[in-house]
Amino acid sequence: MPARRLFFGIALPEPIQQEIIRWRAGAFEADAGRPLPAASLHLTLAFLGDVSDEKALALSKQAGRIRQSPFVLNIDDAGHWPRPGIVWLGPRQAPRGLVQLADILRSQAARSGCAQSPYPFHPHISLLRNANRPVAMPSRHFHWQFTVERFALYHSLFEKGRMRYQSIESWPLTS
Ligand code: 3AM
Repeated sequence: MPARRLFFGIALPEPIQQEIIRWRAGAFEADAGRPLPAASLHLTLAFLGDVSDEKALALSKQAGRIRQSPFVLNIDDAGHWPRPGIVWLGPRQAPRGLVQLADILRSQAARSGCAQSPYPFHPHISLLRNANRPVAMPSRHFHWQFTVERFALYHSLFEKGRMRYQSIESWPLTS
């Protein structure tokens, strides 16, 4: 079986996905970028790249041994990265639990030979892609909050001209 493109991430609760896309519809110009579908809204913890089944299994086993408590995530910040063309939402202050979880997954991935970005972890939920031109950003009068109780391994598939993210396995955060 060929290698699959994988990443670890956090899913947003469905009601929050829906609220965000309703808000997004009025918050940006129609030509600001290509909106991600509600079900694709996620926060990436560690990007793994193309991974063989054998390596994916080893990484899953390590992920399953992580012991960490749930944490509260506030989504109260937004930004635009023109070069990769991403408009995103995220926390103004990343919770310690989130940073710890990403650090562990990123170092386990690096030890397994998955090249990791040299840039520091910047937690974000991509909202629009192909946003390479200046974007009029909405005022930050929004705030969503939820408790992160699980994280998951995702398969990133390119289907019918779009990316789709399929959860392969997920693990609870338990103290
Ligand atoms: O949706 P976000 O922005 O969280 O941009 C890709 C997406 O991030 C990112 O991994 C997530 C799932 O595809 N990604 C893709 N290629 C990447 C790379 N070479 C990458 N992140 C780091 N390095």
